[in-house]
Amino acid sequence: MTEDIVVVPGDGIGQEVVPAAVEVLEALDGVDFEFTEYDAGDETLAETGEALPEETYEAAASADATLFGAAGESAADVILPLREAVDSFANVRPARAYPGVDALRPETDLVFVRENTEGVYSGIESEIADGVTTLTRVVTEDASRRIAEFGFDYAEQNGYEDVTIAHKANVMRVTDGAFLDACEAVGDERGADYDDALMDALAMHLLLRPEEYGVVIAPNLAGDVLSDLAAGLVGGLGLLPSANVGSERGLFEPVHGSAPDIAGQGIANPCATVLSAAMMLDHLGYGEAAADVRDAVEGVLAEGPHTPDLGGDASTEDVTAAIVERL
Ligand code: GGG
Repeated sequence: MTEDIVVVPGDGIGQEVVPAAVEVLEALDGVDFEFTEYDAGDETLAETGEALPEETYEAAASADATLFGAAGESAADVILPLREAVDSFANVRPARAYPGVDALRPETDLVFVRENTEGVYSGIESEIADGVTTLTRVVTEDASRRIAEFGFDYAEQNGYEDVTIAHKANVMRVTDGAFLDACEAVGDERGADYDDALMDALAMHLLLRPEEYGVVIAPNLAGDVLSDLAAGLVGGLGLLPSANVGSERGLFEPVHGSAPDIAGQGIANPCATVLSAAMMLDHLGYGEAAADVRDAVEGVLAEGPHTPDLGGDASTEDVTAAIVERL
């Protein structure tokens, strides 16, 4: 069977790390891919007047899976509709420390299960008067229950004992109150062990004692921010993959953005995107190939070569070749 994969490198280092992940996928035996590349992002906007052309949206909406790189200034017009195109509601972001990588907190093994469809990323923003802007934050019981079910299932299926619900219900009483109530109801119905934490305090606790946490179920913005914090615990954004899932299709992307400061230099760390491709393999049912890719990345992280973000002087190409070599 041929897997039809839409490839959207996007902006900046997306143009470097996505081809690296495709090279790794092409090196796998026993999985047949057909990759088709589509445009999106700042450059596409400048050239065509649209950050996400209709054909890219439609391709993602009908492909088996989409591998995405990064978006720059046009992120809201690219990533949010792409996540909608694949009908995803959960953004799963594992953050774990790897042997061989200098991590601030080597004991970190966290997975953020981020609600992907509403919260402050619902896109309802306006300037209501000169100098006065507003944002409508949408939180529904259905979407909150759905992400909680997903998070508790994920913890159970992947052997995580600690589940934490992140919120700020003491201030956003109605919206985060609804999120917390819905998540707690799901936990209680299941008789699950869980905790909840105010997201600001949680940021500090994750920094000081990450080993006390496992799966963190979070509203959209909190999940985005806390997972970047966790990247700092394990060696940086070059190591964090993500999967936008929940329905049959999926969108897989590194957590990092377009990194304009290093774009075009050939030194971007491809590991986050290669690990995102491994999450894609899992989603498509190729568990063994996914494990092989993860092992290869772990081997390279343990023994090098490393890109400059991890203290090395290797290029994106060197690291990709080393990963392929191990497959
Ligand atoms: N690869 C993901 C990317 O481009 N991230 C930049 C960004 O702004 N992300 C916002 C989000 O993940 O919701």
